[in-house]
Amino acid sequence: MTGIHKTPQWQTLQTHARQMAKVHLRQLFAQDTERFERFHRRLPGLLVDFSKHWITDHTVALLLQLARAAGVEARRDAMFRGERINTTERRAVLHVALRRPKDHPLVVDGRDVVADVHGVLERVLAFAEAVRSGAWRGATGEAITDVVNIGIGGSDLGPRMAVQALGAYAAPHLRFHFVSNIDPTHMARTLAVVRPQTTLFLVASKTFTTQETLANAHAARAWFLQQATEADIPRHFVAMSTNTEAVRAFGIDPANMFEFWDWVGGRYSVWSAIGLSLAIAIGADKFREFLAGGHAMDEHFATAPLQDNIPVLLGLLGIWYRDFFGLGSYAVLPYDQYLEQFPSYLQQLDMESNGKGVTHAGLPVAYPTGPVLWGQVGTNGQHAFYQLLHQGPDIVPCDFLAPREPLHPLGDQHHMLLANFLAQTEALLRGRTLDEARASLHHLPEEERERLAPHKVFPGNRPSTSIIYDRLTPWTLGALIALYEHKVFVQGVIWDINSFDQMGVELGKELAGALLPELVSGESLGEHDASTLGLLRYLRGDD
Ligand code: G6Q
Repeated sequence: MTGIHKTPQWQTLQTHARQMAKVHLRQLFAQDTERFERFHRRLPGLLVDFSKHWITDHTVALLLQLARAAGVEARRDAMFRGERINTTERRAVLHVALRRPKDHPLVVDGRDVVADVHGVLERVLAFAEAVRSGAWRGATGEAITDVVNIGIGGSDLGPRMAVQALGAYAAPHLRFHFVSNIDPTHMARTLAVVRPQTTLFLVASKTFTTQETLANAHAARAWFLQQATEADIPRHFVAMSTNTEAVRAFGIDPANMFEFWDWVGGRYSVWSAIGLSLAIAIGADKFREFLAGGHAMDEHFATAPLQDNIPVLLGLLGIWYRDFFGLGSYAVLPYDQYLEQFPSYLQQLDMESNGKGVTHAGLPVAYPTGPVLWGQVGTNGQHAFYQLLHQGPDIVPCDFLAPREPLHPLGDQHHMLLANFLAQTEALLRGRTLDEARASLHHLPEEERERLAPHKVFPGNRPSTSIIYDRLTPWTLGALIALYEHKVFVQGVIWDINSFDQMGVELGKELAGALLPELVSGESLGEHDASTLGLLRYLRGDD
């Protein structure tokens, strides 16, 4: 494929961006009273407003032409058909199959993967129900009270985020813990608050070779065996993995293993057996609702015309800012306490998928790709970094998320929350001119007014998307996650990069393994830069 930046669609957008850079969002709203009507879309239970962006009808038309030129629809269809679109690893990308109903078969390489998915799903849900109900007992006959998920990256962030997000539906008698870090503090602090007789460890690792997870799982087993025997392990340790042999070698009976497949990327795996902790927390019916929400978004993405296709539109807006205005930072700001960990979940989804520097053909990309994604729940962020969002020199496009209805009504606080969300998006759009700043200081003597007014100027023209959902249900969470997955997909297609490998993560895994013996055994040091050598010597106590 010719580089996307060489296409006429890209070049037309560059010219158009120069014109749009001269227009303020205030003007766009003043010129066009129908702006909200045209630039928002609805799905059942969901409204997405993208009118507060640097766009006109012409911009959207040009961006859609770019999506067509990049072959977004063909690539999307190839993903849904199970083609090997993860080109470096030569794998299909089929997290969408994990949320497909049983009666929608998908045959890949002669095998109905949906039948396989539902086979494991039934086992996962039956096990989850047994733990929830107390039917599954520990070796001493006591019911489980604590579930400890041991995993990292994609085997941690999804279930950790979702268990918290759906806390309103979780079994109140169970506590959930997520241990990911190799830092011994993480496991030690968790073991300090649980009892071996009533704890279930879920060892979550696609490869079952990840250093952090295996070290933590071994530590948990050693701790468990201080008060139990090997024969007790099957009641307290289960695994979610694609690697049966490694699970067996660890000492977990494959009968206690919940399988998934190489076509499920780690950061896309919360829908698979990796979601076992979530299934235990919310139960089988709600887990099915979660899958159904994801599937509903898949159907929308697969079938809606591009101009109404929400993941496509949001993906294109990201491209618009990243590639045509050079904006490298992007914030996700949920006005929903339950979504506290959603930004860090999306951080992996987006940055690990699209933080890439070469095209599918292995050529260096000639344009910026994935932005830095970060965020925090509102209103906490308002009292911290929003200062920079409003008056800092960098422009950071934001996604605001908010539920229409609260899950825990408390006086008027939900309205206060929503008022804050609206006020922020409006202020980012409008800003405050020098005259308006002066007017707001009319009660002060002129000299004082003139001194302070420049500090109270807000440039405005800061773009944001508002995503409002009725309330945070398992269905809604499923739909929101899938929305972002597909948004990231669209961007990866336009950038012509492989969103489904993670060579950068693998480098870390290799390097840490090589350094470990040098750090612990006093062996002679290998070849390192002077800084690393100095640090190694200091940590070993050599000097
Ligand atoms: C996700 C990444 C990465 C991975 C972890 C854990 O897409 O590949 O975050 O999930 O490195 O890997 P395992 O599940 O194999 O332990």
